[in-house]
Amino acid sequence: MAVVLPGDFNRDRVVSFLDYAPFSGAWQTIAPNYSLDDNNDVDMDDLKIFIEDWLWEK
Ligand SMILES: [Ca+2]
Ligand SMILES: [Ca+2]
Repeated sequence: MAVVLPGDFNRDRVVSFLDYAPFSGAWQTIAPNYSLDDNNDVDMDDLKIFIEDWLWEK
């Protein structure tokens, strides 16, 4: 079963600093690729979702 982690931007199946780097680069901008709550901006709401999956492997 393929499980896609919302915060796993580079698709290596773990949410780590490799994913945080581009995420933080998009911080407080309009970046649909990094908005995890589907409202296109990157802010605290998205960070919360990101942290939930931090270092969680599937
Ligand atoms: Ca990753
Ligand atoms: Ca958002």
